Amino acid sequence: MKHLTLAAVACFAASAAFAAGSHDHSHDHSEGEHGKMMAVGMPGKADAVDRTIDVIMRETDDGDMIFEPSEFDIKQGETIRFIVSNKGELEHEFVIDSQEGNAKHKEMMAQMEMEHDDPNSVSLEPGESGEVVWKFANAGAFEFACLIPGHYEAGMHGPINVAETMVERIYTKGVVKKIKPDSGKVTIIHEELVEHDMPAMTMVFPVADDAMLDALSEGQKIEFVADRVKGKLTITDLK
Ligand SMILES: [Cu+2]
Repeated sequence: MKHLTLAAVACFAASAAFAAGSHDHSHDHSEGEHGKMMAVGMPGKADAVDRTIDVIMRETDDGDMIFEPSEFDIKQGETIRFIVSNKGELEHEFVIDSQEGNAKHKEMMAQMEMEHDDPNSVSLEPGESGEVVWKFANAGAFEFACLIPGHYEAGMHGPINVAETMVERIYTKGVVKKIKPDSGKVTIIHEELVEHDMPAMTMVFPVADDAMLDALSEGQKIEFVADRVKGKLTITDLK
């Protein structure tokens, strides 16, 4: 059986931290702007592209304005090259951001004419093509949109779903030396704890759940996962 654990907590914490105030509106294209982290991720490196997605922007006969495809499913950590083509008769743009980021930007664009040239966007005249290379570092729900006044409302937006990456945990081998049920601790003679950069030694570990001790006996060979819980390396899984 494969033991997989979600690395979700850290990702969401990161998303939340970057969600506030990460997007400024200086349309400055200097070097400093390029590496900037946003909730939705950061500019990707051309030599690290995992996948290319073709995107078409156009108007429809019904008067709608659309993106094709209308949504993207992406895995956390992927770097995507979006090759964007304006096959319509009007100018359009492709902007990647959080929903809040797009909403803010849209409001600004309603008040003054501006054209985007941030690394997370490309503005295209009819018949033009361009690209955005983007690394989706955080899991979560994001959005692509055209923020030219009226276009969002005419249909030019869609969800970007970035799925959490599953991380395979490393189990460390050890032998149970002593069990202290009263204090919820177990002493383990263990091999190197690779994830924590710790050499082989004998250590006293608290367990995440006291019931884990019931399954243990002194001298037993085990495989375990230790995580930092409230600053202490704690046994969080056993087999
Ligand atoms: Cu548009």
